[in-house]
Amino acid sequence: MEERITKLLQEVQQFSGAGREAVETFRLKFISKKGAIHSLFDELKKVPAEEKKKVGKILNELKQSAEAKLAALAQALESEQSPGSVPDLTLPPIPNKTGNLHPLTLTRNRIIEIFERLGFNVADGPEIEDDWHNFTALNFPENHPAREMQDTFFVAKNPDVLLRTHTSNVQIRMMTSGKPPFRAIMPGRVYRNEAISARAHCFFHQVEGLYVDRNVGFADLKQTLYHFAKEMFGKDIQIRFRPSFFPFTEPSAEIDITCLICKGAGCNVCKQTGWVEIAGSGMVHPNVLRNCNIDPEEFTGFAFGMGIERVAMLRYQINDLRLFSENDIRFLRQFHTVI
Ligand code: 2NM
Repeated sequence: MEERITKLLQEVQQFSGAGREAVETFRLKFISKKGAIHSLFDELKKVPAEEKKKVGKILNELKQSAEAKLAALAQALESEQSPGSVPDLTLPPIPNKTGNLHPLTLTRNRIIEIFERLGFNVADGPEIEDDWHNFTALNFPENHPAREMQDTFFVAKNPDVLLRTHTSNVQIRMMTSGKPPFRAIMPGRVYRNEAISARAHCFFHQVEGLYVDRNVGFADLKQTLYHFAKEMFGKDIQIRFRPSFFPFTEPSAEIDITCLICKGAGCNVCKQTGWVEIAGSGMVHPNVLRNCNIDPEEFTGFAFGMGIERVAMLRYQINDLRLFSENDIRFLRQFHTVI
């Protein structure tokens, strides 16, 4: 009997085979009620008492060995079938969980895309600026309220070093350092000394634009911004130009579009008017051109400015400006695009 047990143990150890059938064959042959090990246990009853202990021990070892082998075979079968361990290279890839672009970046990129197709370059400049580039060159009078402490952040108590309140400083730098024609947009961060609320923040983002050449007129301004608004907000919206005032443009106009929330019927966002303001604009004031050594008799230009937050709020129906700078992951994740 001992010999048979040893032989079976060898068979168990040498058993090889994969797949459901092989596992079942193994189970039937060794482990099942009708299997070899079970019948050996029956035989053990007849073994003389003095040998029983020894034979019983090796038979138990055989049983444990066979059970361990069955478990290993079953495990191999399972992992063979479970996805992941043996990769199926024909499956489509699982999208990477990378981060995503901020809604303001997405909106800025879209604005840039639209103007680039109209031949505008993208220009950049400093956020810490002097009084001349931020105010004086832009035709702000000496006593203009925007120059006051409560509206502008000054750096180190120096009235000539401040955080720019608009990106127009870049237009001034461009016009003073080159020759017309200029056709560029200036996206960037700007700062104003305001109490933070759902509608105001101490910093926000702007895109301003400038087009200076011979014979640039108000019709060019109108058509450019008309095209922009339709590209940005859809062909169904309406646009209106409303007379306004800025020190750096004359004439000046504010640009409204029909409210995207209520489609013009009147709601909280548009304060029941059916219209929302999206940009300011105008023909560059002759004084601004002269301040930059450009002859206003020879060259004319238009300029405009818009808040990126405002455009993003309309685009994504966001109702609180603070969401853009709080870095709440639940907010930011909503702008995820699977690439
Ligand atoms: C606005 C609205 C209207 C503007 C004007 C100029 C410059 F430098 F050419 F004079 N830059 N940006 C401008 C005009 C900005 O933002 C609401």
